[in-house]
Amino acid sequence: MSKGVFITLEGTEGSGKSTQLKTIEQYLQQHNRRYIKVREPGGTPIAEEIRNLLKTPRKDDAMCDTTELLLMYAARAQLVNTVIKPAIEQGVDVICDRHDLSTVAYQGGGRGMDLGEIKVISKVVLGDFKPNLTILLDIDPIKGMQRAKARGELDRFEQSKMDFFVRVRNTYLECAKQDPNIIKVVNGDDTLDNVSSHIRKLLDNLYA
Ligand code: Z5A
Repeated sequence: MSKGVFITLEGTEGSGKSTQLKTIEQYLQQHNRRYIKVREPGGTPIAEEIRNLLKTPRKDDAMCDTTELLLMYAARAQLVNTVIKPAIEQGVDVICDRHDLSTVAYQGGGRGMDLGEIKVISKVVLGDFKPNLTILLDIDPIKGMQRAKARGELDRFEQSKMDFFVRVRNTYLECAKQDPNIIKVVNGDDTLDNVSSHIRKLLDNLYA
């Protein structure tokens, strides 16, 4: 049996990941692929509990950067080992809303944590496991945040200052330059139709 394909979606807030996940789903349905969709942090009962811890702002115990980093990887270990890898082994494709690149961009670029140390933890958790395709939806963080704000109350990450999101975006773009075969940049500030059509072309290439 051939293995499933692992597709991840990345980008700063409001870049349209959740919206474009539907484009990928439609494509996979039209091509009769078996698939599941998951999100990070989250995607299993344990990882969803960790997600709540990570996203909820609290005044009594501000989360330190190291705790945040290790919780991201704890959630990822649970999701990858209990859901993603078994699915791929059984020939099921996996669409994941955020994955390891988010940690490099947010904890590395955004928080300024040591990228070499992040790599070491990533290696412990993931080994050589990697996405087949990463779609990076790129948008000016000011515009993305306007979209996120229009949705209502902001979570712990969304309450960060704009220079944090600028660093996150720049780190994403730098990573895309370094790994152009896997990470494909899509303009998230284009019309919905144009963004979807660009993503369908990337999927055509992936499945060709
Ligand atoms: N995080 C981390 O720090 N480290 C890690 O390793 C991982 C994650 C894995 C998860 O939050 C947080 O965890 C995230 C990073 C951090 N922090 N933040 N902030 P989440 O999962 O709740 O949120 P998100 O991943 O940032 O997603 P989002 O804010 O929901 O954004 P989105 O999914 O990219 O956008 P959307 O919901 O598809 O679209 C936003 C709005 O824009 C919506 O009303 C759409 O209708 C509209 N939209 C979308 N596309 C368009 C276009 N093309 N034109 C016009 N309007 C559009």
